[in-house]
Amino acid sequence: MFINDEEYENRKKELYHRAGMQYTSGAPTLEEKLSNISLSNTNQSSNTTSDKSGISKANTSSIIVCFMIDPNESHRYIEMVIRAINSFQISTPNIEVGLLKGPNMDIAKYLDRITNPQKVHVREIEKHFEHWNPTQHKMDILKFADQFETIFWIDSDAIVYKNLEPFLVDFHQSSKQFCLVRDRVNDYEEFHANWSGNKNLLFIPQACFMGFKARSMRSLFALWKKFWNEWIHPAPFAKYKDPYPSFPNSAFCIEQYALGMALEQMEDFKNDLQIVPRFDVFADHGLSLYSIVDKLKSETSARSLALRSDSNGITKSETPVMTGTSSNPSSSNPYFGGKEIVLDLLTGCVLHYYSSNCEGLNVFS
Ligand SMILES: [Mn+2]
Repeated sequence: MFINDEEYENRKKELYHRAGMQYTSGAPTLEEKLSNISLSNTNQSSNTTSDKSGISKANTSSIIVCFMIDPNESHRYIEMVIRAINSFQISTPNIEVGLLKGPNMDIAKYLDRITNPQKVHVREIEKHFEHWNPTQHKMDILKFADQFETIFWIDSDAIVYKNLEPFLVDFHQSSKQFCLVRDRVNDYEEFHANWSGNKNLLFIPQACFMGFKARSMRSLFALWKKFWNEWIHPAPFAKYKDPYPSFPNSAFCIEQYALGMALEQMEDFKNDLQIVPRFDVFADHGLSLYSIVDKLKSETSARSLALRSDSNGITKSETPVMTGTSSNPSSSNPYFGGKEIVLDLLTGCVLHYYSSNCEGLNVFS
């Protein structure tokens, strides 16, 4: 079912090459090293039920994992949000959920569809910038900082399929202040050449899965907003030039560039940073999302998570409701062109599939 090591190396080399990224054959990336450690930890923890895990209620009740439901988004997007929340609550039942909603939005009909609405805490989003996309509302997770000590964000184009509680509690109990995924752009020469910040401190996070300690959030988020504002006014890249011009959606990533700059301003941020292990999952155009999730659930070895492109039958058992049109596969992935889609497996529990991949993957609700 799975590709061997050599094929995996070749596949990865090819993808990195297409992305204009240096790839040293054989050498594990930082993410791979971390993934292996994390996967074994996760497996250990998932063998015990959360009630017997020795984690006290006092600890878990200080942690919240946030999502956003935006009434201006399409029906499809709303379905994605609900699925993301439910996947989290089913896999990680003990942790509180934060839900950011639009002002004057009647949330009741959405809460009705959520697995455990008793654990959902609702706050309203606010407008931080005129003429900017809803990613700006990720900053509103700060609204949970008065009630919770540890605050996480998960994108709606993600599925949590394995109990995240051990990972969340680990970070909560550690002295670390920031829990972030390292973005792929950190490895791109083009990006480094164009980046105008402090190159020695460069750490651009991927904003799909983020965790913060409440006590560091206020100062970090103030800086984040300040830099974000500078990046987009009077126009995107007017003040700071585009660090990744060959990537058409670079402006959409300004949230990440601004957060990277804000982190660099935080004293000793590298010691306060916990990097979320990320592993690349290669999937075929046309595979169903749930077939990939099923595979991930049954696999324990990080290496074998690379899905085979000529997979025989792994999509057969699924009935996709939202079928990919396969009209434009090459643009379906934000990082790699071509027929293959690269998804992010985060700390062995979260599959971030990118909403832009919905057409390429059979994503169904
Ligand atoms: Mn995303």
